[in-house]
Amino acid sequence: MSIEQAENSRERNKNSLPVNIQEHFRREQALHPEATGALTSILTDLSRVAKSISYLVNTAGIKDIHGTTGEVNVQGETVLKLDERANEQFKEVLRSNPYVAGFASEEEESFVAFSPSEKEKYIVWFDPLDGSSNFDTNVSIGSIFAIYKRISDVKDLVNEKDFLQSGCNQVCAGYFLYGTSTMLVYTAGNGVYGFTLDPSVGEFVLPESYSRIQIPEKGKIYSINEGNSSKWNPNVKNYIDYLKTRDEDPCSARYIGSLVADFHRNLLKGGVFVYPGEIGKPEGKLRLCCESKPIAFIAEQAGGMATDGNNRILDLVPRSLHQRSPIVVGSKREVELYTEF
Ligand code: P6P
Repeated sequence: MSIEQAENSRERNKNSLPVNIQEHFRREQALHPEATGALTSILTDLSRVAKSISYLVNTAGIKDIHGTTGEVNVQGETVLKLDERANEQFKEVLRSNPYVAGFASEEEESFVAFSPSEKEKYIVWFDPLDGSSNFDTNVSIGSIFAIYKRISDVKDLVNEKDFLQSGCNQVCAGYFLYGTSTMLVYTAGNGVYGFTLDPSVGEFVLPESYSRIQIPEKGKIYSINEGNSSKWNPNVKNYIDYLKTRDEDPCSARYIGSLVADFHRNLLKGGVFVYPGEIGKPEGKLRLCCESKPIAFIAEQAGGMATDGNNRILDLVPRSLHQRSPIVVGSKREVELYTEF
């Protein structure tokens, strides 16, 4: 074998082995000379929490951490033992990260600000365990995060405005999916990447097929809770009926009731996820800051779309931390169709 052939073979071998998350971040960071490594540090820390949550999710039955804490969170939802464990782990890791100036959690009434320092450039929104009500029945659940640059003065504590930024200001967003495997899907504005946790080595690896994920422009799947159909506005009902009965690509229903799992399937296979406003609840159910906006950022980076029915989700500027919003997110054609209805 010539030297050139050996070099080519090594290149091929290097390319054929899945890249681990550290190597991926190193390569991405090399594309941005101005990068300080802060974002990489935060993502690495979030990945550490996800490995721990993955272990808890997959061993909960043995360790008997199913069940509730007996408390109700700011959303009015029953808090599971696992919700609390996951929330505490995210808080602990973010509190110790030198680049994080504060965070806000779906489980916490208000945001948390750390003592100001020059390096603390970012704030983090997270939903520690989304869909956790499915957890006791072994259904896939997830964690969702969004990272913003703080807009307040670095000499001061972060304030509410740092957490109420337009979705366009997200520098990074992603989710961890605790399913048949544990995955990290994230974007930093340069495409969508899907990592799978290799439990044999405890590392997230990036199979080539999950680099720059593109959502199919058209879909044959719709995800909505049909149990709420009596509360939908007529235009939602007409839209869903059309998706089911159209001649080209009539849709099948797939609804897990876990946003991360429902979105992830539609991201890979094409389709649309809808949680609309309802009669009596025009804002819908999903939280704008820690669910709709990160999911919308990923959808758009994958060539899809996300709207609240009238506005691009990423253009929305929240009025309050736990503001909810209707969401229609997924394949471009299906979301565009919704706006026509
Ligand atoms: P429903 C889970 O509680 C969640 O926040 C999302 O993960 C999911 O998409 C939605 O609520 C399901 O809500 O009303 O259909 O049970």
